[in-house]
Amino acid sequence: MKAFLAPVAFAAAILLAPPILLAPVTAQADIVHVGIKNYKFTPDTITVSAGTTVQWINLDSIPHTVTEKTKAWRSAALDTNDTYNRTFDQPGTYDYFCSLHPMMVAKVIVTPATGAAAAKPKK
Ligand SMILES: [Cu+2]
Repeated sequence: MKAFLAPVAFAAAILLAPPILLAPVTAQADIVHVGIKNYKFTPDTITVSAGTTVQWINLDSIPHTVTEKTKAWRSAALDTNDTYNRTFDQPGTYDYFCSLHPMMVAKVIVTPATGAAAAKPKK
């Protein structure tokens, strides 16, 4: 009897498989971009999985920085089109601001790496 059920289970596995197989494609964002424009971090809140690199780019004509709330890490002053990259390996919420314009606040929320992302080899 089990021999007859096996193909059914196999077919069910195939039907359930596509979302799993597609996961690496939808979770491909190894680098997430945040623009700095008009004195705003855009988007001001991003959620990424652990291991993701966030790249900020200053699109304003005046300098800005990316500074962690407690100044645990910070960029240099970014001139127009300068970028700052930071890889977030630890889950958590990271509030940051621009040290030149402290009203510019934003955050990065880092979630634990998913199976697909965690299995992905580092570049
Ligand atoms: Cu600024």
